[in-house]
Amino acid sequence: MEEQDAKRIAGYAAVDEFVKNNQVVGIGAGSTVPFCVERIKQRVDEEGLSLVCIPSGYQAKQLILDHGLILSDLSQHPDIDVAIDGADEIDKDLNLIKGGGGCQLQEKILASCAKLLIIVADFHKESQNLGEYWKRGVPVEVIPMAVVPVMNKVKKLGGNPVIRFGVMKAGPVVTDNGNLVVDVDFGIIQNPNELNEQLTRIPGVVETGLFIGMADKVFIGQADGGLHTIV
Ligand code: DER
Repeated sequence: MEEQDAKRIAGYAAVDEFVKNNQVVGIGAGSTVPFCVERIKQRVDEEGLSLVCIPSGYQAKQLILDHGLILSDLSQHPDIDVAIDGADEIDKDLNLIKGGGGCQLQEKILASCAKLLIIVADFHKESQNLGEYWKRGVPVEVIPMAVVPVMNKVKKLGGNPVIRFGVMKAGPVVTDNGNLVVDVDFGIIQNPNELNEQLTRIPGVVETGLFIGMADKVFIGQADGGLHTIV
């Protein structure tokens, strides 16, 4: 129960500090973000907030609709006031590993359109260096026809790439964009910026789950019910 409470604490605190009337709000993916959407709905009902929400993918879109919030998109609202999202791991410099849910491309697009990127997480996610906690590798979104040459090039960078396969689905996970996800274990990542540059230069790589210098503030719910924030 500790983890769920920590997620709720982080999500509620982030929404209370950053979500305001007449905003365009980007909604990320994962199991922490639902607490943010829950709190947004409460505040819309209690305070009469008027705002529109831009989803990072299927899960976020469904969350927005299920909570009766106003759904929009980047075509209508290309400038986002605040994007709120989760993270699989956060390092001492607020660099992130994201993409545990396979939405890294849309999430990074939302983040790039937002004045502020606010991250919400539970106490497991805070590390000195990426790779200390998150052992499932850096998610890399890859054009399907390029997956083998990309994996070969990633191995030359010292990574151990594995194509992400679905659960209850025969075959690989296919992203909302029709691409595959290759999870690459690089061990402890001392220079995530350099690694991200190297990965994104590989033809066939669409996007990585390395969010470098993008987070403006991180809310981390603690096991003891407390809250830790980092800017
Ligand atoms: O897939 C993603 O990028 C999610 O935001 C993920 O990083 C966080 O998932 P969680 O909130 O379930 O830990």
